[in-house]
Amino acid sequence: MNKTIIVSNRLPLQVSIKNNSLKIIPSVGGLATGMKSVHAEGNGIWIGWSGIPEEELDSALSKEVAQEIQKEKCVSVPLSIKDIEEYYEGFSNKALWPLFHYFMEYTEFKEQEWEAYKRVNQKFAEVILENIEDGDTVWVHDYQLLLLPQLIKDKKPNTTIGFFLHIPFPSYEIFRTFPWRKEILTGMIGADLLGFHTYDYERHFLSSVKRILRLEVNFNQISYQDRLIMVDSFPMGIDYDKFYNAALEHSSTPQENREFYQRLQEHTSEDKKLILSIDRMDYTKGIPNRIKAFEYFLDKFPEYKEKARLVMLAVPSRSNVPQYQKLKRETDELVGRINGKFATVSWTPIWYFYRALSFDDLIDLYISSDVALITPIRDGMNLVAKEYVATRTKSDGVLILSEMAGASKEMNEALLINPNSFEDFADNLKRALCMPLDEQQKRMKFLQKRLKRYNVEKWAKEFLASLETTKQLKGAIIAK
Ligand code: ADQ
Repeated sequence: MNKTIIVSNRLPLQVSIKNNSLKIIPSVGGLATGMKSVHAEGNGIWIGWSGIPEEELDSALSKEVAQEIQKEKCVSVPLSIKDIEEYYEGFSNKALWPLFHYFMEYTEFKEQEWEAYKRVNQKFAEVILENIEDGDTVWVHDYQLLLLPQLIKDKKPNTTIGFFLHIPFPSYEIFRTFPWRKEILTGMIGADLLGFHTYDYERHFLSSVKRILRLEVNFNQISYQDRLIMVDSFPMGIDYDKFYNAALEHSSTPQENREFYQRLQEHTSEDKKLILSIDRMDYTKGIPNRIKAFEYFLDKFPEYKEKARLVMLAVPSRSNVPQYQKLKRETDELVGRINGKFATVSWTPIWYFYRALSFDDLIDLYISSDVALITPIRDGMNLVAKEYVATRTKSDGVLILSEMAGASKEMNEALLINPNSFEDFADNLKRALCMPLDEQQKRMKFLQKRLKRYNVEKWAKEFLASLETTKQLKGAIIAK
């Protein structure tokens, strides 16, 4: 029986080892949820890194990890500390991530890290080749594995390969600055179907293929050697029902032992508003910008002092990379300065949490907030914006969303802003805080209807259905 092999940098598992004993728990992230049904089908498997470097595993433990992982239908790609430093923290997060998000000034092009990127993509290819059979479908995810589609295609030309990019694909003018631009594009077009979150990313990619590789591009098809490669957009959704049902349960059951929820409730009332922002601590998310814009708002509309509070949750991320350490310092300082500037004995303008919250606390935050302020400088999609909408069981609340997030393309009923304009920011925040309930509900209901229909499962199924069509097309071409 043919199977689908899902491939991503990290496996959908959290593996931890304490006192030589092993613990494995499934991850609950968007991708893991979306792929759950695909992964569960038939004898499908997931290939990726376990999160534990090879050096931390002696041979007995290594065997045990492999066995436990196998029970979850996963196969791990062994990576060393050097691999992680050079391929993940290095090339992926210091070259590809900033460049693809238009942060040219953060981009480092290092030959040694490029070599590591090629080496690790090859390691992934080897594990795939050990596990693949004729007729299998491979679905590769994200920017850490851009070379992988071609590496598989070279060895197994008849395999159907899909690739999905979770971050933006930058415009040609940005992408052309990349020293290994040809190699990256050639790696990607080893796939038979390439998926992006938005039509713009798709267009940027096709433009680079046409101008850098000089290949023929017809609408959304690339002709390469004797192959036809399809390119399309598939905006990723969320597990809508999971968020909606959790929110319903949280708002309808007594909350005596939920301290976090109670504390939040003490600070919301008719004339006290909670404004929420949630992100990974990443410079693409526009966190310092948002804090400064909030200061601008309080200066422009002083009537909101003591009335509006920004609850800002930042999840630690990539803290070994210097730019992320700098961002953390800058954020801490800004929060301190602004709280110092405005705070009164009964009010602090910004509540700042720097940690990951449990799912229950996350839901409590979503349901307690009057406004969600999602203002990245650049973001492939942004699932937090969608999660906030899914938790508004009474269809109240207002979403303020950056035009630079992929999600803005399908969330027109949000208040869309340019995150670089403090004026736009302040005026729309005031508008959100004053918005009549019927307008809030009208906008929210449109958003909810769309997100419920196009959820993450639908996203995965549509991608795979398109891949299946591509396979048939390929069959027809070969038959000719
Ligand atoms: P990310 O940059 O990680 O993903 P995002 O889409 O916002 O960004 O997803 C973050 C996820 O983490 C959300 O599901 C959220 O619930 C969760 N999360 C955030 N804060 C949390 C906290 N404090 N505690 C627990 N969980 C928290 C990349 C791209 C995005 C793209 C996704 C999916 O950068 O643009 O939307 O992949 O393709």
